[in-house]
Amino acid sequence: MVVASARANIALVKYWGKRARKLNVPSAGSLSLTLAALETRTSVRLVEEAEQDSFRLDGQQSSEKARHRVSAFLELVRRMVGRREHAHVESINAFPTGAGLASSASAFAALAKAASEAYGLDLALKELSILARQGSGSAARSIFGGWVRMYAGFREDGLDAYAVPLEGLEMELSAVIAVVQGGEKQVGSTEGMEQTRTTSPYHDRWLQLVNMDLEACVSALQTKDFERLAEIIEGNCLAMHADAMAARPGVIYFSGATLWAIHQIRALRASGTPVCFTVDAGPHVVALVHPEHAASVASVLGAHPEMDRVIITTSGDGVRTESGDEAV
Ligand code: 2P0
Repeated sequence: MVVASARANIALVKYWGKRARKLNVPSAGSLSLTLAALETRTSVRLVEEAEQDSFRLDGQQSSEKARHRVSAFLELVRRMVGRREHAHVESINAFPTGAGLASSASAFAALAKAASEAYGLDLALKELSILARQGSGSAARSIFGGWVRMYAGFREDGLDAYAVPLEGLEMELSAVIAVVQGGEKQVGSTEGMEQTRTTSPYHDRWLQLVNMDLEACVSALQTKDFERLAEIIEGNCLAMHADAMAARPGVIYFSGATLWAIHQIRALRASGTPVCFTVDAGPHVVALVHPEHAASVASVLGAHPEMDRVIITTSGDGVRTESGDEAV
């Protein structure tokens, strides 16, 4: 049995749109920060006599839909190595699973590591990133810790669509995640992206913008220019949501509490706190802030009656195997 852990990430320049659906290849690059608190631990044990794969999530039998998604991913690994045994997979999230907190990123990064080793593959990090991407696009980034850049590549087989760590960046930011009650996604990311790609009049412009924002974001991180970084992160987030909202029918992830938190964060920045916001495919708001201001931002965001909880986290590490003979 192999046990691996991985941590989810928050995108500063977002992935929204695929150029090849079957191999799950993004249309553009993205840039993220891996987050320590959003950890998934996954064990994979091969079971020779089993007629199908089994999957337990947070100590309970998973839904059939989740088991199928895990099984389809294991099938990719089996094909790579030419083996046929089924596997038993157990995963535990260190954060609320159903709340819409990017769990597919940590889930497929941890599963890529644990499953590839359980089936006897010794993949380099680039290959792991390519494999994880086929489970979920954002999982390709969670192979690495800290600041990470994803490349969309050009090839039809997706072999140049993988993430790399951005090394030598000294900018330290914490994330304050304001978790809105009942935040499980109404429209899943895959579906929301496809609806946007096929119907939004802004989608081509969005993809051009991502390429510009990626370069600008790397440069702001290199020069530790927080004001510039805030402008890029917030602008990119709002442009992604504008693209999604302009789909027909519009895909709207914001709730009232989301907009409230955005205004609070802007007011805090205007009064001198180095903080900015981003929002993924759900209502939760992630504030990126200098670590010494994380607690005060958390206490402001936690005050809204619809906030379920506020999670403060530093940046986290990439995927790794964990010792232990016990299933997680
Ligand atoms: C991101 N999101 O860059 C963007 C921003 C959500 C909004 O990656 O279809 O679950 O599995 O490749 O990775 C969420 O999408 O999508 C996502 P699939 P995924 O983090």
